[in-house]
Amino acid sequence: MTSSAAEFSPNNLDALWMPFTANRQFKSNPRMLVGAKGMYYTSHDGRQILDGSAGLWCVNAGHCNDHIVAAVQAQVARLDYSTAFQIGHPAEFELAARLVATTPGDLDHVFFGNSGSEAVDTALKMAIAYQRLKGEGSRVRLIGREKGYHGVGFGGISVGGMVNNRKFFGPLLAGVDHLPSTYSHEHQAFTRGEPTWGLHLADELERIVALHDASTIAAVIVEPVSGSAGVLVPPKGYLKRLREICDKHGILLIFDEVITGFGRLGAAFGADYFDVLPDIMTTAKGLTNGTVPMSAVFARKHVYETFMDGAAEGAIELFHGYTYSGHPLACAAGLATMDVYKEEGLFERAASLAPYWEDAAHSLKGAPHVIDIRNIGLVAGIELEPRPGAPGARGYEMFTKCYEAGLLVRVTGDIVAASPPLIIEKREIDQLFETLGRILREVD
Ligand code: PXG
Repeated sequence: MTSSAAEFSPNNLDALWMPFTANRQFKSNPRMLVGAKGMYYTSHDGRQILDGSAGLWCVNAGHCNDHIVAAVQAQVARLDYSTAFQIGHPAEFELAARLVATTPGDLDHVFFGNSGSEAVDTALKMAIAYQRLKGEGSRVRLIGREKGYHGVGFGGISVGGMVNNRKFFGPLLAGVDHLPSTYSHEHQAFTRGEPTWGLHLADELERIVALHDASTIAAVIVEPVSGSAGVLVPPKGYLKRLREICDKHGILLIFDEVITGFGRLGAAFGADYFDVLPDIMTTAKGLTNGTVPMSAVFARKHVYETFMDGAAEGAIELFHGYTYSGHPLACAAGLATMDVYKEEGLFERAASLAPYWEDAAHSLKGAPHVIDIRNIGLVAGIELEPRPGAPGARGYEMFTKCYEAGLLVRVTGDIVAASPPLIIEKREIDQLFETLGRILREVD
């Protein structure tokens, strides 16, 4: 027996290497969630914590929804796992058909993975392979955007634009370029909804095309609204302009809707909200209400058919997939989640609450430290002035103090992001922003 086995202790926090977490800091003062229902988490010390971040932007229908729980329980007892390749199971076809009935335009085909990062990798690979099958094998470049977040795979961090997620990991994918971020504090601070300044930043794509030549570019990928970077809402007309430029040059447009998908903006997808149809759309998170990991990449008819027509009879059309693509538990969770979204009218609910949410968020204008407030749908970003020489410190203190006060929000740097489950009530919206206001006055 090794000494470490002999020393096993269930309360030892040391073994787990936590993701995107200051491990040593956390372990010196841990926070644990032990239960959840509806809008609230229960903490290890028995407190009710209002979920102001829908878990991590994913629990759109609220926690431990009875219908979703029952569906997953029934599925695990019926068919726990089915091999993903060359054999199917009914729930994955049912979920696929159900999903493409909700997607806009002819985004009629769906490929399953397990995380947003995998969805992004899948979409980027699809785009490059598509161009090759079209006889455009020189189109291999990918264009992302500064401050973009597309998960943590090498593809996603290459097209992404968050420096800490990139700088430790070497040269990344070759042949990637970036659009400028659409955010300008000077021109956009305290805008409600879509900023009117910044449409011209879409034209930077023309500059990138002129630099590299269209014949080298496979695809452009953007989040319709940047989430992780701190809720950056696109300027009016920006996404439409990107679509036009992509069309003009034969470039595929990919929307990463891992956050904006499934009702967050008060429409099914960002593509609906902004009325712009991408060629490929990545989703995850709200797809299963966060219950079981799953992601879905939607492809338009012309993309799917290019693959089907491009391979010989009997040949595999796309050499890509995951052991857990279309996992039965995830499909059961996805189907039940779609039931709940529809029966409870949650996307419409988000749309009807959005004006109230906007007013509540902007009521924090003038509170200490607040230098910008941004919002769209049921998302708000509240940007704080960083402490001199200590960027992120004030944001982190906000996060921990809010948690102690019974509110979970997400903080990136000095930006507080709120994105609650879509079942939130007006009094809980009040509670959320009143707590933020109170803690803002407490924080140095
Ligand atoms: N694309 C987008 C747009 C995302 O927001 C991913 C891809 C990756 O998904 P996975 O499932 O691989 O994590 C995301 C994930 C934050 C935060 O700070 C946001 C995400 C993940 C972790 C933290 O807001 N979004």
